Amino acid sequence: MPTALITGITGQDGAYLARLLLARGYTVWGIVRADDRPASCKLGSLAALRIENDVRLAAAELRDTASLARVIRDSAPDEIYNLAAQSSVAQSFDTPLETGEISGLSVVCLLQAMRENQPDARFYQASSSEMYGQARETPQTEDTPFYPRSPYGAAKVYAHWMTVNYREAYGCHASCGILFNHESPLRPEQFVTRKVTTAVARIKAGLQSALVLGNLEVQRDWGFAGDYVQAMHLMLQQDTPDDYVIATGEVHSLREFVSLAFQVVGLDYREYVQSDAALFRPAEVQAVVGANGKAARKLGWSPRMKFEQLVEFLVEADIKRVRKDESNIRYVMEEAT
Ligand code: NDP
Ligand code: GDR
Repeated sequence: MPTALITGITGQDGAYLARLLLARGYTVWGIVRADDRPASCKLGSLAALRIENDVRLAAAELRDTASLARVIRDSAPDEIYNLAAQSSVAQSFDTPLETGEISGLSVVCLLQAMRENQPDARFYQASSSEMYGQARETPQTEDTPFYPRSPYGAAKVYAHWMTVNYREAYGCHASCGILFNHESPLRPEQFVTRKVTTAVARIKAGLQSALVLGNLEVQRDWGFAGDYVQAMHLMLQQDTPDDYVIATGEVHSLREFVSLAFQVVGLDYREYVQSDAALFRPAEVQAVVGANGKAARKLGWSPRMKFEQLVEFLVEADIKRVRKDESNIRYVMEEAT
């Protein structure tokens, strides 16, 4: 049976991907930070999907090739998924250097460790629609030029091109998934979808009276994380490595998302939501929407969850969380197929 190694296994996508690979019979290893936070705090996402005891965890420093090489030798993976990143665009404006190191430079440590120790492994890089930034054309395809608008986006462009370079220079089986926003109940509240759906649940329960957001006119292509990790796996099953846009192809404004989320509980968002310029970003990605034709043709991939279903699913999950309290996240996740 194959073995997979996932960096960022404790994040949203890491947990969903680990669950998918375990279900397919893989032995799953994950790289975690060598810090002193308690396991209950580190492994929340894995615990929510009830797989925290089914994966093998190894501590390593992403900026240290030798430390990554040790884990690669120990786990001997057939597939490596590089999901670790400082993944908040907003935070990247405050910590541009650290974001550059973790989300950009460290990919090279991992590629180098793979090349020297497990050269036949297949490699997945978590690229992002944020690389398109001030998009040069609509919808964005694999050939659309990049124009990042944040330290995060710029770091991801570097990581993307280094992955392509390892493929072209050394023949590595390395693929990049250019994923557009994908959400789930495992998203932390610092991202806008969970910020909104948590607020909706709390307002409905009488625990909160208002919701302050930044720019409501931004437009995104939002999908479900459970669908998107399937695309990652499919990319590494192809004979030839390549890069793919993974998106729904549908664009919605944040205002639409908010309006729909409040409608789920029978409320009018205009009575609760304010937009505060203090929450606007120094530079914004105004609108992105992906063309998923190549993924459909070559991988046979298409998203299953539609926008309206996604919004309802996220709101319902947060309503349960607020009603039953956070410790019942496992209950919430039973429906997160
Ligand atoms: P999360 O923020 O949920 O997870 C990030 C993961 O990276 C966590 O496991 C985190 O560990 C780890 N990590 C962060 N900093 C470090 C560090 N300094 N050392 C070691 N590990 C670290 O991200 P997602 O699951 O949402 O995204 C997965 C990947 O896909 C990321 O690379 C993201 O940039 C990219 N992406 C995400 C999209 C989305 O819409 N979700 C869209 C396109 C790309 P810890 O738990 O210890 O913090
Ligand atoms: P994003 O996601 O920056 O697209 O990055 P986020 O949910 O943070 O923002 C989406 C859009 O909403 C606007 N916005 C707000 N955002 C937050 N977080 N909080 C607010 O109060 C708020 N008000 C308005 C933002 O300005 C933005 O336009 C996510 C991450 O997962 C990245 O790692 C990933 O690469 C991209 O998606 C694709």
